Amino acid sequence: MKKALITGVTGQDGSYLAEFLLEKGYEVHGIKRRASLFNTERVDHIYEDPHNENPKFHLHYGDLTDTSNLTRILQEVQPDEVYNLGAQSHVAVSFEAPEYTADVDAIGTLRLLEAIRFLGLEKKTRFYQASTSELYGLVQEIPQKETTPFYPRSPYAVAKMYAYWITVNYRESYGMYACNGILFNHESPRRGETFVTRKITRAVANIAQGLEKCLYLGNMDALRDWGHAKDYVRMQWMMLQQDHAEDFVIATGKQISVREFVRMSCKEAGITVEFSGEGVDEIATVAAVEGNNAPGVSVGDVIVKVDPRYFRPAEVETLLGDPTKAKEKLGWVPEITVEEMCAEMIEGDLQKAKQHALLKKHGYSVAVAKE
Ligand code: NDP
Ligand code: GDR
Repeated sequence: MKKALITGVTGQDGSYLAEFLLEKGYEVHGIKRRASLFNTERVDHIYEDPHNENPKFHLHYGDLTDTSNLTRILQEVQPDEVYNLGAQSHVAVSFEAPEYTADVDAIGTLRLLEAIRFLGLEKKTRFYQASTSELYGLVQEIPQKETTPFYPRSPYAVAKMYAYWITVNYRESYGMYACNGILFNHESPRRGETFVTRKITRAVANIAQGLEKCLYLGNMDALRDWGHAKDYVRMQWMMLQQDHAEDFVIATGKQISVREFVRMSCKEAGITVEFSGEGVDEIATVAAVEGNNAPGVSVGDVIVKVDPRYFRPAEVETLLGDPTKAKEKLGWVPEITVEEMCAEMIEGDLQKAKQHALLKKHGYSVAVAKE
């Protein structure tokens, strides 16, 4: 039975990857951080009571900033595969906490690689690094592929650039099977609530149910190549099953704007919107058309506004990936479209919003967490 160790197991990708590997018959170990509240919601459904006989899913307390802790876990688990998904993964937050982001995202990767080497596991343990399309930042070529030059535009992306190269360096220096998946944005109903797609689907669902009035966004012109996390974790595993370690771009090859994602989400929630105004004055209004059937809104309601607080000191305006290498060498193709993904996200968030609306109707107070 193969053993995998996942950092960031409590995150969006970590949870889908853990499910995927358990289905493949792996023994899965994940690193979770100590928090003052439960932080395992995304993996609670696969949690196994440690008192069970032969549990296949194990959680270890740990942190990418803690070398001795990582070394001890690696020594204990002796994994065949390490998936380094743990990160301070929010681009805007990385401008607020650049040093912490560098410690976790850049040096955290080095700590893991060095621990694998220190323990003499470099010929046994295969290593996957969660690299990112943010490396392309100010794009030098459209679409972006494995050979496109990098131009990172945030402390997050600069930290991830170190992680990218140290992974390549350990492969070349020590013959480790270590590779980078350069993944473009991927989302799901498990996406963190402060990333733009989930912020939109969650707010639109709340607005549709009358729980919230208006969604405030930053740059609605930003263009992204959005895929589904389930498709992308399959590829993370495939990358570790080859004869030789190589780096791959993972993307859909299609892009849409944040504005278009708003329109799509509203439509899924039964609201047709019209955009007007420009720049910071842009708004989205509920249109007077047939088929608007969300109980929480009326024609003419302004449900989206721009708040410059969400602009970034340096923005990545456009990203579009070319996944040809992954298709040709690994036979990987994304199976879920952005429309299907958006529908799934809205469905999940509407279900929660309806529960909240029902509680509210019966006099219970409902606090909707916001950024
Ligand atoms: P999430 O933000 O959902 O998950 C990040 C995970 O990292 C969480 O489990 C989090 O723990 C953990 N983590 C944060 N800080 C530390 C730390 N100091 N030590 C150990 N673990 C830590 O990210 P995603 O699942 O979306 O992304 C997975 C990886 O892929 C990340 O590295 C991200 O940068 C990268 N990536 C993501 C893309 C995307 O579009 N989703 C695209 C390209 C790359 P906790 O739950 O406690 O916060
Ligand atoms: P990104 O994702 O920065 O691409 O990083 P995010 O969803 O945060 O932003 C995408 C684009 O939307 C614009 N935007 C807003 N973003 C947020 N979060 N909130 C807003 O209100 C808002 N309004 C507009 C942003 O400016 C940006 O252009 C994600 C993360 O998962 C990274 O870890 C990963 O490496 C990259 O995707 C690929």
